[in-house]
Amino acid sequence: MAYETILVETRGKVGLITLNRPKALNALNSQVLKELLAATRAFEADDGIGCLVVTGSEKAFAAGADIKEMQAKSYVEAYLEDFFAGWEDFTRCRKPMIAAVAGYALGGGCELAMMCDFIIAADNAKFGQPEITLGVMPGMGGSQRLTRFVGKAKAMDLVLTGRMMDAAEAERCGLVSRIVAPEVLVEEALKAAQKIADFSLPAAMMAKEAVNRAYETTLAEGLRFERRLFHSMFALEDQKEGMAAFAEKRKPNFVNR
Ligand code: CO8
Repeated sequence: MAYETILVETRGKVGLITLNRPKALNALNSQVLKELLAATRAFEADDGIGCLVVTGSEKAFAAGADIKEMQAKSYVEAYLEDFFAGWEDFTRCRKPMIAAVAGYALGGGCELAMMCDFIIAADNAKFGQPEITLGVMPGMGGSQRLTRFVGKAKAMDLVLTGRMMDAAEAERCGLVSRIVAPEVLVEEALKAAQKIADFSLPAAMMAKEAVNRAYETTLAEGLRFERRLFHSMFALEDQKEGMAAFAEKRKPNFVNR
C-alpha cells in the first residue's frame, strides 16, 4: 500500500512508523487512521518484526484529531459511523509498540501515544488534552487511559483546564518512561525497540498482555492470569534456550517458538 500521511520503514527487527502531515502538525484525520492501521497490521503479520515505534516530527508528535475534518459533523453522523472507534483497532496490535514523542502530543495525539505500550519523550515534548477548549472532551481514550496512568488529580487538572504539561512533569507523574534529547529521540526509541525485538517474541507478547491485564481486572485475577501465562512459557523453546544460555554463560539465541 502506498502511504501519503505516514512514512513506513523497517530498521532491523523494528517497524518504524512516522506520522507525516507536517503542514497540519500531524493532525490525525481518517486517512492517517486508515494508513496507520494498515502499516501496523503489516508489521504485525511480518515474522521478521518484533517491535514497533510510532513517532512524529520534532515539532509535533500529533496536535490532535483533525479539527477541520470533524468540525461540521452532526451527532447522527458521529454515532452511525462510530466516530473514533477505529482507533481501538490500533490497540489490538499484540507486538510491543513504543511511542517516541517530540513536540506537541495533544488531544488525540496524547491519546495515540498512550495507546502504545510506553512513551519515550524528547525534552521538548508537551502533553495535553485541550478538547475542553474546543467545547468537547477527550474522545479517543483520554479520560480513561490518562486517569489510569497519572491518577485522578492530574487527569482532572489536564482534562478540565486543557493546559499542557512538559516532558519533566509527564515523567514525574508516570506518563512517560524516559526523557531524551530531541535529536536522539528516534535513535533511542529504535535502540529500545531493537532490544525488545531481540528477545523471544512470544515472551514479549505475553509480558505485554499481562501488564495490560493489570488495567482491566482485579489484583487477584491479574495474578492468576500472570501465573497461567508464566506456566505456559515452559512450553516455549525460548524458555529452554534462555535458561540454558544463562547456565552456560553464553548469549541466548531465541527462535520465537
Ligand atoms: N487539527 C487540524 N489542524 C491542525 C490541528 C488539529 N488538531 N492542530 C494544528 N493544525 C494546523 C493549524 O490549523 C495550522 O494550519 P494552517 O497553517 O492551515 O492554518 C497548522 O496546523 C499549524 O498550526 P498553528 O499555526 O496553530 O501552529 P502553532 O505552532 O501556532 O500552534 C498548537 C501549535 C498549539 C499545537 C496549535 O496548532 C493548536 O492548538 N492545535 C490544536 C490542538 C488541539 O486542540 N488538539 C485537540 C484536537 S481535538 C482531539 O484531538 C479529540 C477530539 C475529541 C472529540 C470527540 C468527538 C466525538
